[in-house]
Amino acid sequence: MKSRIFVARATFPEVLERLSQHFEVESNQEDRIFSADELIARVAGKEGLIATSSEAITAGLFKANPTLKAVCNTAVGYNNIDVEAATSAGIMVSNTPDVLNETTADFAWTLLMATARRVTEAEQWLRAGHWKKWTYDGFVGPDIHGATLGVIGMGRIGQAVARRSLGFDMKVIYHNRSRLAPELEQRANHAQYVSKEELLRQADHVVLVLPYSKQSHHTIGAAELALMKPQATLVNIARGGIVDDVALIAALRAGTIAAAGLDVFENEPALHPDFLQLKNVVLTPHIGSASVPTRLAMAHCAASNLIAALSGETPSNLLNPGVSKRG
Ligand code: 8YV
Repeated sequence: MKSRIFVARATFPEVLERLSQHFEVESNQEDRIFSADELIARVAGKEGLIATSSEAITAGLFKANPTLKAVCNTAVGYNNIDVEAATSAGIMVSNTPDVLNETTADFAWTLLMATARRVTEAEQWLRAGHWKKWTYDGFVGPDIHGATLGVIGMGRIGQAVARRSLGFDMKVIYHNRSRLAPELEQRANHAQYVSKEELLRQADHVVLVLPYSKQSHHTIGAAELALMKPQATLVNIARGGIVDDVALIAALRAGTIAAAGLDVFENEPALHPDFLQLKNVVLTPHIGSASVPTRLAMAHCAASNLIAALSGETPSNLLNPGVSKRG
């Protein structure tokens, strides 16, 4: 008999088709957002769950669903899943690293350039019919080429962001939990390891690419923003909660920094309403990995992890290798 699985969010028909060859699949193609209790009810009797970072996968869900053996997140980040509780419950957890590195790095640059060069602000002004003449100071911003790029979080995506700066003749500095091997620093446009404080003082453009955890909560708050140059920009493509949004709003208002580009927010999709009043912020709805090939690759990666997990193999992207699997 085929194992039963639940796919929590609407996905590519070809991925559902592939999953159906292995499993009895129940899916949410209407893409409803479930409450915690509804999700528990939909997972009931299933052995596998394919989730996204929008679903909170909690100890309560594991307790209420004793048949569940594997949760496969369709995201590289997995702060939506209580991995420790999953491990105690004997449930395998996986993510989708690597397949999104390049697309997400492309998007960091999209936001950096739109932010520094004030693209969305200028476009809104043009659409509102204000363009009557050219001026020397119209929408001027800082330069990107020749500037210093600061990357906080120098994992695989951070390194891909840094590599791209070569074409802009930039100096790269980075901060990370640990220093990279010399050959990786060299590939990342000769990135130099510095303290977080030094990075914030020196960088013209700061990009955040670190995973969210209790330790990285509010990595950027009022004190950190105060260290940055008044002409500097800040880009967050990582996770909401890494930046203290209230402190950032105050800094953008006061001109402590010039501008910010944000793809992620505390409590998203409900963002702080004051962001909408600010001109010096570019706002996007968590679309860092949103290219068609990458989203398809992520969906297939999660499917491969689940197929391996429920066939008694070890999923390539298992996050809790110490888990004693449920029988
Ligand atoms: C996902 C992301 O698309 O991979 C991640 O961690 O943030 C995005 O690429 C999103 O989280 C949906 O799961």
